[in-house]
Amino acid sequence: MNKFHTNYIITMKDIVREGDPILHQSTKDVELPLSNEDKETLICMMNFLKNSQDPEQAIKYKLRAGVGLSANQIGLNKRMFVVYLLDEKGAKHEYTLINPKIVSHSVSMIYLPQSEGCLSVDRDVKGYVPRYARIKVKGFNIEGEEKAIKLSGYPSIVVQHEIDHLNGIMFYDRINKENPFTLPENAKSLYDDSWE
Ligand code: LHY
Ligand code: NI
Repeated sequence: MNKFHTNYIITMKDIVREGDPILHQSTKDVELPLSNEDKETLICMMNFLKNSQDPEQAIKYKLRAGVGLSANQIGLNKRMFVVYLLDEKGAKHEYTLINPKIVSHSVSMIYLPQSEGCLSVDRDVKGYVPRYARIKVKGFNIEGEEKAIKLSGYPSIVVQHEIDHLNGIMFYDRINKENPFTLPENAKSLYDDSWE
């Protein structure tokens, strides 16, 4: 049994940092229906994101604000992640996704002009990470029900970042090595509305 029970509070010391092999390998499918242990772990992970975005809790537990977290970032070789964020329009996106798969995506791409960050990376990495502007993701929720979700813009970027983690890919693996600010010609800034 792992230590991530419902009332365990995940802090930065639980977050695995780059260089640890678990972040650089593909994770294993989670068995369904979900075990109680996996359910509790996911609740714990979601609580971490919520705490990290709550100024009081973030100070109390010294948390870096996060909008997404994958199971391998807390050292578990499992194909599951959580996302909690408000999008550009203020709509809430709260997802717990198990064995997720991108089933279709746009041709057009977007990127975060301020560069991406990662809770497992303690340095500033500059450069653009091209992502699909729109994706359709299939996966299972915490109840074990199959769901399909369509995302665009910021939530789409974050979900692609997390699915990459499950495949052992770090955001900087997608930055152009010669010139970090090189982009495919079909890539637009997230804040340029012409990709919509
Ligand atoms: N979390 C990042 C965070 O700051 C996710 C993220 C994704 C940030 C894309 C910016 C752009 O919440 C993680 O590193 N989770 O893996
Ligand atoms: Ni990350």
